[in-house]
Amino acid sequence: MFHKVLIANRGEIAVRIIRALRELGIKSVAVYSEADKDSLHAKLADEAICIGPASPVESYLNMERIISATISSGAEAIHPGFGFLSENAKFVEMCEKCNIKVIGPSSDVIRKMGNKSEARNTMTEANIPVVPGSDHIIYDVDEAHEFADKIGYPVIIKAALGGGGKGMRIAVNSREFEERFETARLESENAFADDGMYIEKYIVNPRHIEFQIMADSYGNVVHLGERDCTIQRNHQKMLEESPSSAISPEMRKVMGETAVRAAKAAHYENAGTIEFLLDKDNKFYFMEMNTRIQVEHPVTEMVTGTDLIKEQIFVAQGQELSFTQDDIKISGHAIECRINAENPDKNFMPCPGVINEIHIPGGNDIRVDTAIYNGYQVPANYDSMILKLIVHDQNRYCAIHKMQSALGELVIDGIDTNIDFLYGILDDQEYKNGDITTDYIKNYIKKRCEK
Ligand code: MV4
Repeated sequence: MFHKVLIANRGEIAVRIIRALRELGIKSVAVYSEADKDSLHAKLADEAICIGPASPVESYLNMERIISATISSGAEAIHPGFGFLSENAKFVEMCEKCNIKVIGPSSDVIRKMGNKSEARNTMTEANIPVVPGSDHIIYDVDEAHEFADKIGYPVIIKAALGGGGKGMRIAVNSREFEERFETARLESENAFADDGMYIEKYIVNPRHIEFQIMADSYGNVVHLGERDCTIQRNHQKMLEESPSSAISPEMRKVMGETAVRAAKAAHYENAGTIEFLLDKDNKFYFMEMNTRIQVEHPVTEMVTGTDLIKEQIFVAQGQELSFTQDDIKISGHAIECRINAENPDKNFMPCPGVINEIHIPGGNDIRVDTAIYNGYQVPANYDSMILKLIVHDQNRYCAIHKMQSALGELVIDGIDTNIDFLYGILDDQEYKNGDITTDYIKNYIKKRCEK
């Protein structure tokens, strides 16, 4: 059993992890940058260690400093949260060599799933449906062009080390293919120091459906249903819900069992997510596997009555999963809104600053995950997400109304936020009907301007 765990993260997820550790009687060690000296995670943890300047590369991405802080504090494990080093195979490998347990899968699994082309092949071999596409990494533009002509347009060109939209381009015909390929390749080279690419048939107007899975070190794998993360802007999710209005109980069973098989094919351990694209004909395809806990994990917790962070800790300690597949029942409906310090009327420009008044809504099944407080200065150096508002109710209709009520009560003064923008989405008939695809926000903004 762990006695002390270091949290290699900041903000609301660091606070979320500290609370889980405290409930389990495990001591917590926060690390913080100079910009975060007054941050809630540094105040709430049992110990806090400054690891460097505001710039992420010098602090939250600084592997040596984080490992030094772990060793000097006597922590046996690191929880990486999401973002930062959470999917960095090299970091996890360094920890493995130092006998520090990183709460998550092994460096080998992270590396294998981090290469999206290799992940595709792993899934093909396991008979998981993948979008028709190339079966190896392509470096040569002529080879790529020939393959695209063969499978037919539109195609999507993706960086092997990509994900989240970086190094990704769509080509709708053969004439524009080579230019798009070279642009994607250059972007990939700059972002990942790698120009390996792969090609898939482009699925037009899909939905993004992801399955939460949990796996222990004894080969037990359980899925906890899906999250519908279709509502995104520039690959940044804004609102997530579970269950999805597009998934019937029969589909959930098939997709859930597929997700479990995918995790088993990857020899997965700990919390993970299998991302699927769902097309117009309700056909689903494996897209990527995320090897971390995700921002939107609370919606799954609320419909399944689980604590995924505690479960991650149990599994990392070598315990068996605390539930079986039969124990997992999806109950009611949960929605999460991501509240960002940004201005939707200025192209969602981030707007850090001082919070001079905050009112947090309350009530039945309303959850707020945040690290902000009265007088807190939102630093400019990090992600603009400052609060997650999650509600749970007996069905989607009630959950939408509960979210509107809670958003209406939420006050964050001193900075601009997307609170009113989110309220507008919940008022939109297309959203209410569950009539959404990945370009929902783009269309919603257009509609909003015309009003
Ligand atoms: C796709 C796709 C359509 N067809 N792949 C976006 C980020 C990266 N994870 C993969 N992405 C996509 N891959 C094929 N074969 C459409 C997207 C996509 C998308 C996916 C989920 C949610 C929002 C999206 C927005 C634009 C494109």
